[in-house]
Amino acid sequence: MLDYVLNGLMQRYQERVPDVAGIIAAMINRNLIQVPEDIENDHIAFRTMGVPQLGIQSLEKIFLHYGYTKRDPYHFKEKKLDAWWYAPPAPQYPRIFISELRVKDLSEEAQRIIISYTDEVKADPVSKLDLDDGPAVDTFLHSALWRTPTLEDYQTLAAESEYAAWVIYNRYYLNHFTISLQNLPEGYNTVAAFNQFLEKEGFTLNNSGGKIKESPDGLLLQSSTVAKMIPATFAGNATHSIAGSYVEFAERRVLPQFAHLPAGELKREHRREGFEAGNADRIFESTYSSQTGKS
Ligand code: OOG
Ligand code: NI
Repeated sequence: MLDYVLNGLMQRYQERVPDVAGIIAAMINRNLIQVPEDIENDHIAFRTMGVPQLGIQSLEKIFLHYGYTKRDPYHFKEKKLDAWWYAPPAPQYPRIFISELRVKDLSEEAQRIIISYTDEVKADPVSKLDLDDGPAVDTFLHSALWRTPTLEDYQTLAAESEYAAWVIYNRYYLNHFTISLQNLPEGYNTVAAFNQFLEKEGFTLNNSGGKIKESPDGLLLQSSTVAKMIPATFAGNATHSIAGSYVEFAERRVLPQFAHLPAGELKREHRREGFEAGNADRIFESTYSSQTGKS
């Protein structure tokens, strides 16, 4: 079931984000992997609106049902976001990062706009789903929860919260998947080295706070591409380019207590786990106009 749902998410994501196929092709060309399935997916991420019937408490039910464990919370005061990460039921599955907008902390106008859409969802839609029905869950994750927004609402929201604007249009589309770097061949197995490779191949990296986001313990390093602008159709057939999704890269270093282990014996549990609020805060901006307007 979990495999079915994850495959469906990845398939739609690849179709929508040209950088995914581009990066995979570049990695195969450079002999870093033989087939796309060789990529280790560190985590996937979703965004949602923090309203009573939706938000983290709703979306997480799907993954808790598939055996994920809820782990640590993160808070982003400036961006008005909260997030949690979820550990997978087995090491071959990606971690999950789910964030939600603290709708109540926005201006009255922004709240009014958001609620006019989210109120179309009367009750927690996940409670009504048969979570053992893979196709039903896949369809749910890829269908509109509310009417297509107007361009005006989208722009009003974007002026106050780019995250809000992203979610009002994109809903539960996968926000990113994350290529694990530490097990790639020497010369490509760090964020620093992989960033160089990506830039030589012509990909644009998020440079908010620097291209390498590093946790204070020095053990979790991340980087990401900047989301490409994609044409979007709004209510009344208005069209406008908006930020799509992006690709992330993560290097998890070995914990000090396992530093003596030979490289061949290193497993996921020997490396830095979880996420880092300071890194995440900057990675969110991969879909913000400060980054997408750069190129
Ligand atoms: C999530 C940003 C944070 C991470 O790995 O810390 C993140 C988002 O853009 O929705 O992905
Ligand atoms: Ni991420």
